[in-house]
Amino acid sequence: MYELIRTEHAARRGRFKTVHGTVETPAFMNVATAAAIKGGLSAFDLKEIKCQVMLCNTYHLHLRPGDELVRDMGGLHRFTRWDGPILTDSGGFQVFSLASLRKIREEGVTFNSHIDGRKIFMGPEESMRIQANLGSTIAMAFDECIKNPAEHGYAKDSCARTVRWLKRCKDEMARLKREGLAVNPDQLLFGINQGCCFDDLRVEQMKEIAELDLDGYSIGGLAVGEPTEEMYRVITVVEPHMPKDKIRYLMGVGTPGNILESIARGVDLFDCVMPARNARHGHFNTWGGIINIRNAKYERDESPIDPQCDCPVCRNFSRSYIRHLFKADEILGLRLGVMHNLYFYNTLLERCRDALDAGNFEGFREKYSKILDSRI
Ligand code: PRF
Ligand code: ZN
Repeated sequence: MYELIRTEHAARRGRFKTVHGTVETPAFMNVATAAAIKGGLSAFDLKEIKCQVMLCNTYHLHLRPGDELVRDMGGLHRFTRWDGPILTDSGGFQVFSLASLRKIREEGVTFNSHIDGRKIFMGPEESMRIQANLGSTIAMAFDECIKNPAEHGYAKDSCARTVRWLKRCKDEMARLKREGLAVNPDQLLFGINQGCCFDDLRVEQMKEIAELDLDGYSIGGLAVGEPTEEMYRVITVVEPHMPKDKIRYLMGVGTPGNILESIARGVDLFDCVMPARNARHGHFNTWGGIINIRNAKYERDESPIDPQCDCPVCRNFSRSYIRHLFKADEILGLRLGVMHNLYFYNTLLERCRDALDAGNFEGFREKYSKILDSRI
């Protein structure tokens, strides 16, 4: 499934084959939490902005419209009309970041919905059943994203439970497929590394889950408030223990600079709400740094958001026009902004792949790692 094409130090150029198409890696996954990209982009738009993978959330879709409805409508692919790969996050992270009155037990987590307060239980089996109904290409294991900072003792117990949950996820997915209950009978399962910022826990947990022969491995529990240098350190410590022949996914990361630094440390897949969220606030990524379109200096600026960008927005519209849309609260401004920023991220990853193919990723990273995160 994952083919390693070439490496440059720890950085990897690869290819991930799925029943919904091939993902060229390193790759960025475009976040569609509730089966829609915020800012009003559809499956058609995703094709225009070089999206390779769409990411949806188990937690949100279970609450609304309900995963059984999505199943009855033929699964997420048919529902959204996106025919490429879809990854569903397990609900683990969202339960811990969005829901209230959480109670964690061995069986799973009881919590109150952030929409209507209704009491819900989700454990590994529930998460797998929901993801089987959604019919995603890749299902994520149900995990606990430990808050940061945490005590070593708590993190150790939580990690051990996340491993037990992972084994239950694997068993339940096998059962759902065997009994013909999976909308996608070829659904893949990724395990998640946790362990807060404790090297010993991270490494031990990674070694345990590596033995389960899963379809991919992710690093969770990072970008949750720890210093960036800590995040890079944890990736560097865990990476040697990740299977070389499996795809690696760093969950919820990050800025363009974070992505370049993480690719250099051996990561293949990323997702983040940041480009779409920043765009909705008028903060646009460019190859020279981040601009704020509301700035008065763009009032009569005829140039595109980024003269170096060939996205559908930059090929047609001026900074002056988009600034006006933001000032006038026109929803078109959000849509155009999100299209540009996601295109930028997808192109950034494409250029990383080109640099890896040419054996010049180090030079590319050095040139852009800092500048792309700067505000201009
Ligand atoms: N676990 C899951 N999803 C996630 C995370 C995690 O730790 C993170 C942490 N950055 C983002 N999304 N299941
Ligand atoms: Zn553009």
